[in-house]
Amino acid sequence: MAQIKKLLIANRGEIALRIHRACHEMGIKTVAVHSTADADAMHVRLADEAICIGPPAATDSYLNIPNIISAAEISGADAIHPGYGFLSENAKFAEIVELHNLIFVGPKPEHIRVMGDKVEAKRTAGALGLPLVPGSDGAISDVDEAKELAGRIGYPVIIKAASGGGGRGMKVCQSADQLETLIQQAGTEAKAAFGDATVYMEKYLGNPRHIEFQVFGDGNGHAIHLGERDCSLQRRHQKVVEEAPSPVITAAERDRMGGIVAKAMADMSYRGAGTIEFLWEGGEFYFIEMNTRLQVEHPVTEAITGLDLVREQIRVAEGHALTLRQEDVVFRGHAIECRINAEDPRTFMPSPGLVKQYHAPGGMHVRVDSGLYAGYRVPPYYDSMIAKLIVYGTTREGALRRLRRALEEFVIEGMKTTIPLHQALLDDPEFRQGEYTIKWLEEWLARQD
Ligand code: MV4
Repeated sequence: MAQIKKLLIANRGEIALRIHRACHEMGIKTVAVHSTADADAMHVRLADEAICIGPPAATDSYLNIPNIISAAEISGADAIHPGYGFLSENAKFAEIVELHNLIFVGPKPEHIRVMGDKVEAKRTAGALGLPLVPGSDGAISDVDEAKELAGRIGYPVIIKAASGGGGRGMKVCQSADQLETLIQQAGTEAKAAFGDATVYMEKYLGNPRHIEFQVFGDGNGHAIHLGERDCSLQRRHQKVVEEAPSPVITAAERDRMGGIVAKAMADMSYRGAGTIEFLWEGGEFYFIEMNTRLQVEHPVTEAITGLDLVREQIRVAEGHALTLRQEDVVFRGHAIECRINAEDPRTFMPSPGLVKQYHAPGGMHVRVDSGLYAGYRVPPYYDSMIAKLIVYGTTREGALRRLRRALEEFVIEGMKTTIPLHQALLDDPEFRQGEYTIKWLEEWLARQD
């Protein structure tokens, strides 16, 4: 059993703060790393130590493995938490961290690698008993075979890049005469974007929900699930609102599917936090991908379970067993998260700049995860998410009312933000009823002008 005394946070923004807070509550010192553009960032101010690791461009700083490892060695850190994005799902990085006798707060490198290859991930998930979208058994190697298969599963089908994920490099194919062209196009684009032309095929689901299960493993054959999140409200593969539980999943369904995913994770001796993504249509779950990291939307799960997911990650990384057994996990109430971006709420054009006034909402069951403060300048080089507002209520209706109140209180002056978008969404009867799929938000946005 290792005891982490000092942890390097290889990230920025609100997630760097989130990790810092868990560390300080556990008596762990923190080391922030930052680009020259982030010298005044809140995560740098709060950390016990801070080390500049390069110029603004992420490739030269937050993705610069030698500089991050050097920062860990210079500061005497004994662990690295990668947060989300950046190096969080880079198996090579996880391996390098461990080769330097540092604790990687994350999954085993081999599991990151397997799940990073979507074909391997599907094969693994299938072998572990997760329900899959019907499709090719592995990569497409032959167009005639693909045609034969598409004919059997029925059009439309979707061609995806094995190294893709997050929606990049997908082609929907409506009929046999398009298939050859689309397979070739998808392969060429995948090669250009990811350096890997491997593609695979699935039945295209026309109007599903995106429902994901939070899982946790101790790396020694014990694993639990922490229920699902509904992340269907998204625009161009960027999630906008997430909630837990999903408005359409019954307690019996949660227990059944949760049992399946937890057993799968136990069987592979998965370590740390993970998210198993499903498409949900016609009352059925279909595995699509697994994310081997902490996710942006983890606070909604924390709100309904009362667990601190970063604390659990750190404990498991230290070699402890999970704090809870499945039967101790209780789901209570409803939580909703709004991602607030420095963007025009209609055009979604980025709008970084100086924060002239800042007032975060508060009160009962309101959480704001953000590195903003008055006088801070939001740099233009990174993701435009500047705050997450998470509210909890005993019921979904109560959470919606609290969300409206909290959004009213939120003051961010000096730049455009997506707060007005969230306020408008909250007034929509379909959203209030929880009647939405992955297509709903883009159609709703098209209706607004
Ligand atoms: C699909 C699909 C329909 N059918 N697969 C997009 C992101 C990537 N993780 C998987 N994605 C999709 N895969 C089949 N067989 C539709 C999508 C999809 C989507 C999925 C989740 C959330 C938002 C989405 C938006 C557009 C398309």
